[in-house]
Amino acid sequence: MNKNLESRRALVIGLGKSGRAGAQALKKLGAAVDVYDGKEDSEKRVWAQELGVGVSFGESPAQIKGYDLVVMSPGISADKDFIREAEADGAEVIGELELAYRYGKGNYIAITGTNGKTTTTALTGEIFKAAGRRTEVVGNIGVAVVSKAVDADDGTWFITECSSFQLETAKAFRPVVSAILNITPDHLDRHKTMENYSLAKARIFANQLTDEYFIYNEDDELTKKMSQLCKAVLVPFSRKKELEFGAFVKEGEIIIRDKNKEHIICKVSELKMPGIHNLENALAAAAISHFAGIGSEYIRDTLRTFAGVAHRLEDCGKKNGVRYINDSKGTNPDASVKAVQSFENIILIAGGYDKGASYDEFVNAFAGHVKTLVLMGATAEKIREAAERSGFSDIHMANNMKEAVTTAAGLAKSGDTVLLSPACASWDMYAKFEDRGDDFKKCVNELD
Ligand code: UMA
Repeated sequence: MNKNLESRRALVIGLGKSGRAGAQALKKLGAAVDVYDGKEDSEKRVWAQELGVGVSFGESPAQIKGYDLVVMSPGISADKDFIREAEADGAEVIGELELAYRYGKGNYIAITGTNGKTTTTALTGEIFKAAGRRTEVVGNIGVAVVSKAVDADDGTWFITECSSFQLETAKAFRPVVSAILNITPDHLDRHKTMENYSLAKARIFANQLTDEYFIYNEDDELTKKMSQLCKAVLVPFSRKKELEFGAFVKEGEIIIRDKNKEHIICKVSELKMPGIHNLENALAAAAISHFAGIGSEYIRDTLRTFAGVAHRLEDCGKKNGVRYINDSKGTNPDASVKAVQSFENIILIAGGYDKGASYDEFVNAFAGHVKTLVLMGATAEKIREAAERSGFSDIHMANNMKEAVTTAAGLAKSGDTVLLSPACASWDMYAKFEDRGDDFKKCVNELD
């Protein structure tokens, strides 16, 4: 592939992490670059001027014709009239992940799934580092892939968390090992149907060859069904049953069974991360690492020490005998169901941006776990209706995080857990879930 973009014109859509890294990479590759963002602000204008690229803001880019390449940021749907116009004019439309793959170097491990992908990506990254591989942990986890790929070499391993948004605009992207952890409803406001959402996820293995590996969750029906579309070597993992080939739990031990050998990794009780969902993440990370050629000793050592990632069931300490847990990364109902199932006597803070999800299953998981609900954000009313329909009545409303935390703290008794697990994205009140989690921690710290 021609890795030089001299005399080519490129337009970057969005000036967040992805867009900025994309514009910098394109510039470095010699392209003439313009950037566009829907939301005007002077900081973005100055940033573009300093990079020496054209910039426009508003409903649509100032210019849409004459480009060879349009690079989308993941948060922006390619289903826009101006993108169609650019395509009709001959531009190729790709995402930032594809840009990194095409014009960078290195080997890709790609991990997707509705939930657990950040933890699995971080854990896999730690295993690769422990084994001495040159490793970059990138993607949806918060580091634009292209920001590392253009300067990488052939020995670099990109442990890449891939969202459905990033995979939607992937074309030639071909990881050595891919993984789908699970698929449950999410981002339906953007993808419209579960079929579209699943098909976006399936792009992770679309180009894989027969000597490459696809790791999937044998216990998740949809993921298992999707494996039938894949040409790579199928490697299932299961926490429920013993497998002839793949990663599974037997008599309390994590085992990887390869073609001619069985590898005992460690005891389930030795895992540092709590919860059955983290056992699935551990099985996936172990399988990914094993089939990427990493020795069991590195997998074992890392599983025994890895404590998890920030904003995912993050323990924020105790106050007056009440435990505070930050699960701001619970950005969809399924993720928050798993969080709720990890504790008892919970005062739950939930609600946020409306992605069009149903909250019935979420509130049905409350029994035996949640005793009080504090709601905030755009979906507060929708969740309240679902909770009341299910017969749950101890519900309080809050206008912001400070009010939510103070209300929850006032209601909690010693031994209770105040859990922030919103079941929604943060975008109604915050730019990103990290900001929401940080705000929660700040409000907890400010409690008497
Ligand atoms: N913008 C527009 N038009 C729009 C929407 C946004 O112009 O219709 C502009 C905004 O004004 C802003 C920019 O686009 O300036 C933001 O772009 P972006 O939303 O693609 O965000 P980035 O900062 O580039 O971050 C993205 C991912 N964000 C999303 O997919 C929404 C980050 O994932 C990722 O960490 C980062 O790239 C690096 O790869 C975050 C996320 O929320 C964590 N992901 C979703 C999730 O996990 O559920 C998918």
